[in-house]
Amino acid sequence: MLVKGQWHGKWHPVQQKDDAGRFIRQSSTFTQRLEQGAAEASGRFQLYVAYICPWATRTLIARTLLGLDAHIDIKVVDPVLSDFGWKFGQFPGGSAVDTMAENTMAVEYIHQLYTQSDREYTGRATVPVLWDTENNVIFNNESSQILRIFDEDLRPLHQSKLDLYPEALRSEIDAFNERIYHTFNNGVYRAGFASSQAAYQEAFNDVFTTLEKLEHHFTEQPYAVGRQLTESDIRLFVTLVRFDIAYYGLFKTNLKPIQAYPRLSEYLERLLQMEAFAKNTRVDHIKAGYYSVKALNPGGIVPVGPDLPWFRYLEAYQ
Ligand SMILES: N[C@@H](CCC(=O)N[C@@H](CS)C(=O)NCC(=O)O)C(=O)O
Repeated sequence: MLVKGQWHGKWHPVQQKDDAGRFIRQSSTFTQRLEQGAAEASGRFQLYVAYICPWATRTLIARTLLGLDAHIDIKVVDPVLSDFGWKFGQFPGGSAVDTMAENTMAVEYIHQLYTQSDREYTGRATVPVLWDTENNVIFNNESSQILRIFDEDLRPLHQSKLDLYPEALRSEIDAFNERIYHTFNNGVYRAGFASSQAAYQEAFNDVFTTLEKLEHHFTEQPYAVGRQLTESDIRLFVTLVRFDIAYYGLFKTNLKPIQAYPRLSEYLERLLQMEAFAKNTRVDHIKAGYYSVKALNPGGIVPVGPDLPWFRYLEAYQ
């Protein structure tokens, strides 16, 4: 992480913990929104992502769903965190070292974007990063806000009629997001990075109580909220799709895989039939990235399985 703009090499995935060993995630610091100028924003922003990362994948899916691919370029880092954090490298599907034509800055590491934006930055250099090429600064590094920037602020550029955060459903969407964030999206991390048995148990219970409720929810409804696709589906999907291939083993959330939940499996497959969900799911990046976390898997061995029925939806894109 960075401390007053200097890289401190002792990277540790356990971000912060409380006295009972519970994992605490850092909150994001660059949080601009676009108030005007959306029509001229084509090409202004660049999105830095890692396919391993569920938060970054939220933004990738929204970008494709809304038809913004032609307006916002992406830069994909290697899935394996280096000693200097996220890095551009050789992994298939990743981007080469990024030369920013504007300021001739060669970006090899994501932390360079942070110090370029704030010379004194202290914190972790996380993805996603929405980079403003006009002002050469990080515009926003909080995925939930980047989703809203794409959906609301950049509406004039959309090549789709979708509205991921419709007025009439906003309170329901907010409530759904809130329900699954702590117990599921971050719940799996709380289980994986718990440093006490009690903290792990608490997170484990949250994860599986939530999955049972969701299984019931999808016996009655096709989507997370209402009868249409919304940002809540994106937020649920990114964790569901990583569950059997990474969290079940590495994070020890192993009561049952998603495959053992028939309605959730159907839901997952329903979403994966859409290009935006399939194209932005890279199983090779997800496995290589999670299983490279030394604190959880010191030998670095990446499991070969599982072989899942929904892999067939990804074939066209890998
Ligand atoms: N609040 C951020 C969280 C992003 C985040 O935690 N990203 C992880 C990857 S999944 C990261 O970049 N971690 C690097 C680090 O912690 O040093 C968001 O949702 O955008």
